[in-house]
Amino acid sequence: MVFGMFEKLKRILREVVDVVTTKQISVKEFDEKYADKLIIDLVESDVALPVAEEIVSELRSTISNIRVRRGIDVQEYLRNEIKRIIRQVFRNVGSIDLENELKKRNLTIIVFLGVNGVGKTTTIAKLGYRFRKLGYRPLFVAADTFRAGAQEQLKEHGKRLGIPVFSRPYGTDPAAVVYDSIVFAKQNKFDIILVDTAGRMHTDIDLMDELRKIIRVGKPHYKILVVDALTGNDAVEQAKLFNDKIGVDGVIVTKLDADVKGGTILSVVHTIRKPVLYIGVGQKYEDLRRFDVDWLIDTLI
Ligand SMILES: Nc1nc2c(ncn2[C@@H]2O[C@H](COP(=O)(O)OP(=O)(O)OP(=O)(O)O)[C@@H](O)[C@H]2O)c(=O)[nH]1
Ligand SMILES: [Mg+2]
Repeated sequence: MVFGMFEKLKRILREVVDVVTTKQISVKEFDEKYADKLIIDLVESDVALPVAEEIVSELRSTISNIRVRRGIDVQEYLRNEIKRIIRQVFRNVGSIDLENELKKRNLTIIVFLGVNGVGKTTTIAKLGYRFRKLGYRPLFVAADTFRAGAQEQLKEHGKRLGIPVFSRPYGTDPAAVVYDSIVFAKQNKFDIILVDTAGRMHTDIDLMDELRKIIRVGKPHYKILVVDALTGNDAVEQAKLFNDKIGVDGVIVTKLDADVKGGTILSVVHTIRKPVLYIGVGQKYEDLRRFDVDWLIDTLI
């Protein structure tokens, strides 16, 4: 992992703790000198504006509490409060333990959504690797039948991992590919279907219409949105769009290994209120981790 993951957000939070601890600032001083700058700094670290405002407003009441509570370890108190504030973003978003869910049925169908380049195909390969290690039999499905090379990329991963790839000639209706793949998976006793979809449309068919058709026909158990941590606000906009147009059950955030800012996960979760299931932390098959709020909080503070 690259040194400096989330460095920007970490530094901002560290500075807040330092200022409040050493200067013992009042709420008035905080409002006048720090609050606005803090919001801007947070937004520049990919923390969405409503989340940044919430953090600053909570911090404000924390500072006013410090004055009342004499004899406490201010630094310790502040750090715990910041942890609590961040944890709050994840309250009531639910969770999906995919690895446990797989046990519940013979065949689990998962469709991966996301714009081009976010890391859908790579993430599917990583998950296939992971599930197979757990003893399952995954099948990859190439449902991007438009972009030249899309199927080959998935097949290359399949070959390396020894995981079969279901595909049909380019130009085939992706929903038909998914339908046929389910029949095939049932006949051949696969446990999991991982469907790779297009991130961009090369014809005048609307991508969202096509994805909706895939969902209608494939009736997946999970619709997982993949977003790229490095894209910050774009990731938030994509999350909103896909969740509104198609419905998202959970999110995978990729490229965190290269993310020096750190706010994307907070912003996406706060915006669509859906859980992050996994995070991508590199380009190797092992570089996928289950997302854990405590890990994020401990990394940030
Ligand atoms: N550093 C890093 N790179 C990643 C990660 N996940 C994916 N990538 C890289 O991101 C690039 C794009 O990944 P793809 O999996 O091809 O993206 P995609 O969403 O399938 O793209 P389209 O098929 O064009 O829609 C590749 O170079 C991947 O190696 C990650 O967690 N960390
Ligand atoms: Mg792809």
